[in-house]
Amino acid sequence: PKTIFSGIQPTGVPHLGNYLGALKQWTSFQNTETESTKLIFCIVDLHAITSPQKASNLRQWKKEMLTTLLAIGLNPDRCIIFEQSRVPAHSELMWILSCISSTGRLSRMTQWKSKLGISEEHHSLEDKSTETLKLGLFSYPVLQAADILVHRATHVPVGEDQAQHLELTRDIVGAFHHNYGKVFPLPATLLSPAKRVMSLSDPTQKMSKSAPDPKSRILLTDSPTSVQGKIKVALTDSLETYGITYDPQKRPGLSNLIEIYAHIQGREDFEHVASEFEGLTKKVFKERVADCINESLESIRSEYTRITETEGDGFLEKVVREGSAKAANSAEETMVKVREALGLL
Ligand code: AQP
Repeated sequence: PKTIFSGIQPTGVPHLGNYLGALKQWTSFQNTETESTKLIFCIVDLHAITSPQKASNLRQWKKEMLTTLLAIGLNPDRCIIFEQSRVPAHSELMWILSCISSTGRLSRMTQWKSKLGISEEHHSLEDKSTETLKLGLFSYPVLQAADILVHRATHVPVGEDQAQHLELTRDIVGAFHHNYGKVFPLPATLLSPAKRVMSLSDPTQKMSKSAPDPKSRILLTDSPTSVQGKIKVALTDSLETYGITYDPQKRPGLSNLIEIYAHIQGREDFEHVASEFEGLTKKVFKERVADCINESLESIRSEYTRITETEGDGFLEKVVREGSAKAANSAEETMVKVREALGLL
């Protein structure tokens, strides 16, 4: 059976990168997949604590994330929507997979390096700069593998930043099968067309929830005025080139805006999109981009407000409790096979 699994960290309200790179696809599966395809979406709170969070913030962000998932149109009757920490099988499988995952392979992952602010070529764990590296941040790709495998997912939609973790997951499946016999399907990566939406203030970095500059990202709950303001000051270039052209190498900021505009409309013909703005100034072009973003966010924003103002915490708790119970059943089916394979049962 086909099972689509994906997760998102409750580290703030999702931004346009999360939406175009992941969440938009999640909702579209509800229309494109047949009823027999299982859809499982997880708020990965155990991943969020790989950087220490204030308890009150984490609680608030989890609530905001669930509200956002409902506001973008995920239907809890069609998908399993749940919180990772409510299904302990994720952590149990992580331990088991940790015992067959090599630190050498993990040290070549790039995410912990970017969080520590060290270069991607940096391989050694013995260097001073890695002395403060926490075990959880280092090994979280193994938890991610467990998230996917505990539901025996066959397809995992993610942005490009997560692709190398999916490769690691497939390697871990290989190691598990070699040691204990076949239990898991080999999960395929589903890259969204919007693989990497870039930061508005530094187009060499991806748009990110935890980047310090709030102007670097558009939140799904930003007001129309805030979207206009952020796009207006988005870093483009000082090239005197007249007009709007698509050139990610020479004009990364401008090209990012062109891509955003195109992806919102489900298009990938970036040069063609740019040519439609021929003769416009950057100022007018940016206004058009802001309008397009605002139009696409309008229904999400109003649904978010409706849920917050009329449904309340009891409703959210019920959704997540029911989702987590379904997820626990799905995970337990796998864990019985895993424990048997290892001789734990
Ligand atoms: N800039 C992006 N462009 C396209 N896709 C993106 N994703 C994240 N940023 C972009 C995709 O969104 C999904 C959920 O990501 P996540 O919140 O679990 O973790 P992340 O990749 O670490 O996202 P952030 O926003 O950068 O969060 P922080 O700052 O907390 O680490 C994933 O499928 C991801 O690929």
